[in-house]
Amino acid sequence: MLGFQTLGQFIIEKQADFPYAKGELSRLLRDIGIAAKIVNREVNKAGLMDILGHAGNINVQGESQQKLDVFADEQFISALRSGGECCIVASEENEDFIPINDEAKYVVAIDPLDGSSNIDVNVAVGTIFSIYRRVSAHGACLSDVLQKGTEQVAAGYIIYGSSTMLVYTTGKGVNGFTLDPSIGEFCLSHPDLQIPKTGTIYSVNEGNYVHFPKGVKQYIKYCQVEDVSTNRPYTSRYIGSMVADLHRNLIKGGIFVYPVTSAAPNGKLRLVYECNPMAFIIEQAGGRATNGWDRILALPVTELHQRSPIFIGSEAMVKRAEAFMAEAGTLTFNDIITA
Ligand code: P6P
Repeated sequence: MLGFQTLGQFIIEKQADFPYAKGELSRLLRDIGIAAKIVNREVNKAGLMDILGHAGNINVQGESQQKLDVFADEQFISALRSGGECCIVASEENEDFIPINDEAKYVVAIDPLDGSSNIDVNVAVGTIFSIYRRVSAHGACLSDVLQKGTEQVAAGYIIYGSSTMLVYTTGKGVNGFTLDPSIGEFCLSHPDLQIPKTGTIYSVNEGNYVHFPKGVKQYIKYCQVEDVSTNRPYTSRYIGSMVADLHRNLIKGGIFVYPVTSAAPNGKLRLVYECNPMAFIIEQAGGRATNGWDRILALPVTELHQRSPIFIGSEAMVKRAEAFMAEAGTLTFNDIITA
């Protein structure tokens, strides 16, 4: 008996939860785990290699592509291609979806290296992935990707931090695995993760304060008021890597907010491969995720790189922030973005 359970053993054991599963999803998760180990190896020695800095081109987001962004994108696509369980991949690093194997039944949406601008300063970064069943019978296409978050069959992230962890859900709770480099295996270290129902950490880029909607400004001020009975003032923590900020809040409790701003009228974060997978995970861990008004997972998905505001984390904290959004006026999300 090993005394611990590897990701591979866990996936096979949990496959029994899905009576109709023939192992494709298990193999797909295994493929993602393999690519994560390869990316981890490069991220961990980034400071030593000529793999830092700009790749010299601009991605579909209009952002300067880091060499590691491109490397991570290539590794995950390569692992999915060789694994054969994925029909198409949608990635933050590519304008259009990438056809993989039209015989396969799963679709993968991925942010290969989120927060990569932090790599140069040795701050934790992450990979975010979302898995759907295809809706097309053959000829996989964009409609296979543009599905609501409620249709996800699995979602997860890898955080390349003080240790490297893979956290995922298949809709039956959330489990965390820590990479043991000495054996090259992700080992179950955080079974059945649950986010605290409330917390004292708020995570928002307050440098955008002047551009925030009134309700967000009021919520931030609420966090800063001294009130012993509600453990305020809260602590402000903002890493600038969504995966790192959300992983901390998953473990300790807290709220992460990236609202609409005048500079980002639809929010900054991407619905398909950032907000939806993280919302699935946090809901499965007992938390809440909305755009300030509506459940993230129920939002219509119309574009591959569609943006959304996001309020995500401990249920009580997200509800409190939503109350300030509502109190700020009868403006709905559509009112604001069309104003
Ligand atoms: P800002 C990283 O670029 C990212 O996509 C998320 O990981 C992070 O939460 C957010 O953007 C940070 O954005 O505008 O605060 O620098």
